[in-house]
Amino acid sequence: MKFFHVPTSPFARKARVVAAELGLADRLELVTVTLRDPASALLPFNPVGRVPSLEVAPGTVLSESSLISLHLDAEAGNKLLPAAGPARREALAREGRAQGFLDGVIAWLRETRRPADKQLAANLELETSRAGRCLDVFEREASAGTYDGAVDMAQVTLAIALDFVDRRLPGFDWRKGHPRLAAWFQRFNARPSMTATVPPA
Ligand SMILES: N[C@@H](CCC(=O)N[C@@H](CS)C(=O)NCC(=O)O)C(=O)O
Repeated sequence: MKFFHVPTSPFARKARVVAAELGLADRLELVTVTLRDPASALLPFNPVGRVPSLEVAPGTVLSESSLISLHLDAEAGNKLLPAAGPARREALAREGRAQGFLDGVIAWLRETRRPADKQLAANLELETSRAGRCLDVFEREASAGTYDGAVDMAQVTLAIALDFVDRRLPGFDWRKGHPRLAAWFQRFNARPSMTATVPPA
């Protein structure tokens, strides 16, 4: 399956980690593409022009890291999410929170990259508040043992997001006040799926 990506994209990395955790990494034919480029090799396959994109059949290309991850999980027999019932609902809720946290820290990073006189304090406040609220919930879940069981999709997304913060927002000391989450992340970040997909500096 053609997997369109850029090595620095946390969303693409998330799908690659999911594939690795499912034992499907060898099925992904990695195609590195340019973004925001009218000549990008991705555009004939996906007009959205975002990565990750996964060609699952000739002419059928999936967008969105969570949908790609759900597809891969279904292919592998629902190993990263329960197939149905309340456990699936809860797992999807956690996945949505982790993805929302990742979206938020990316919005935060974008704001910090604007010229200092153009940065909107309201946007920075919005994103720091969002991140703080999410981290407090993740800490409670880590303390309650929510992440101690088998690896699931939400754990992958959360680990990718925390690693992204470490790399791109190093001034944000998210570990402060979140010791159980930090301990969980340290363990998760050592998994082969994570070490095999470390983005370039
Ligand atoms: N919600 C999407 C976000 C994907 C996304 O924004 N990817 C970025 C790279 S990190 C991208 O392709 N940007 C190019 C663009 O927006 O044109 C997902 O979860 O896959």
